[in-house]
Amino acid sequence: MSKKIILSGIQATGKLTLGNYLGAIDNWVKMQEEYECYYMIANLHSLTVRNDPETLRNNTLKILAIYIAAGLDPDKNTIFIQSQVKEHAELGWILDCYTYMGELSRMTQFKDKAAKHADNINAGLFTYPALMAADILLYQADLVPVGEDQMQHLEITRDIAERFNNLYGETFVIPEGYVRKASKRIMGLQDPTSKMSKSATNLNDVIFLEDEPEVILKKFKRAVTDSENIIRFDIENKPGVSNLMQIYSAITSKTIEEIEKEFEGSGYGNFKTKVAEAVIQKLEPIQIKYKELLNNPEYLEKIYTKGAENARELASKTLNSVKEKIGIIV
Ligand code: ATP
Ligand code: LTN
Repeated sequence: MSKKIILSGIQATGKLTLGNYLGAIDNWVKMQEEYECYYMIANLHSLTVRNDPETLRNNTLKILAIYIAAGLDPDKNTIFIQSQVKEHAELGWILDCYTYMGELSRMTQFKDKAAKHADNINAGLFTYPALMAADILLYQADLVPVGEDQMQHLEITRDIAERFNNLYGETFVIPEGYVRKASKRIMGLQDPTSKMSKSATNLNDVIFLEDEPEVILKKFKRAVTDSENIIRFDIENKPGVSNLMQIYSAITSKTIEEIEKEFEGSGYGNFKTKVAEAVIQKLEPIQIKYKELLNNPEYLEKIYTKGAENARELASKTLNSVKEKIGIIV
């Protein structure tokens, strides 16, 4: 039996965070043996906000380096840059024409980003989910591992695929979203009621994967908690402590009950240090490998060139079948 197909990606906007690692990349690493995996760097999606060109180029390579440093094996997975497989832009346009304004305007990511970038609410920001649907449907992906915030985009992808299949007959596999419970939504350290995000303005809110150990320790020590001084999971009343427990659980694979036991009678100071140490220990080998890879641009180029070639094989097959069905001369 052939393996099930996975596709996922991360935008090339900004530095990657612990949220991206635990919510996405770390899960991908765990899936690479069992599935046929396609992992991309979504640099076309990055254009929906303004970027400095040099920074965008560098970020694209940095994300590629993180993917590999975190344990994605380029021999086992197809790792590629979205823009290098032109089928994405092409199917993206086609799917724009099968996606309704009404459904796009319900997307919370659009509403959030439009509020954040009120001076640049561009058409790409609005049609973003149709391009994401193209990313997924081109590879006939069965499963899409993402953080919880992306599930709404998965739902619209399924709706677009079903709509197309109903009109033209079976064309796309209907993908399922996959969210790992332990790390579905890592919250900010300063504001534990909102998601830890690459584009945060308060740097103490976010652990960046590139942060030095002493910076990581300092950020955890400053993390917002509460005055109860008991390590107990209660998202409603203790969002800060619960978030730290969730991070510790995702890193160590210990259950919340085990963590409550481990820190029974312990104060927040000791707990925060332990969480920081676990994160530092996990990130250290990744950071070392990451620096090595960034010093080897020829190797990175080899990986993404081969990745794009591989990806194109399946992507062009799907795109051609779509074009034939809708009457576009191939
Ligand atoms: P931005 O805040 O700029 O929108 P982001 O940090 O959310 O960026 P994305 O590129 O949108 O990053 O997300 C990449 C992947 O990481 C997605 O699967 C997303 O669900 C996941 N992810 C991002 N932040 C978190 C988080 N705090 N907790 C869990 N998963 C996350
Ligand atoms: N929108 C995603 C990034 C992304 C993606 C994809 C994720 C672009 N294309 C395809 C999964 C599958 C985000 O995390 N902001």
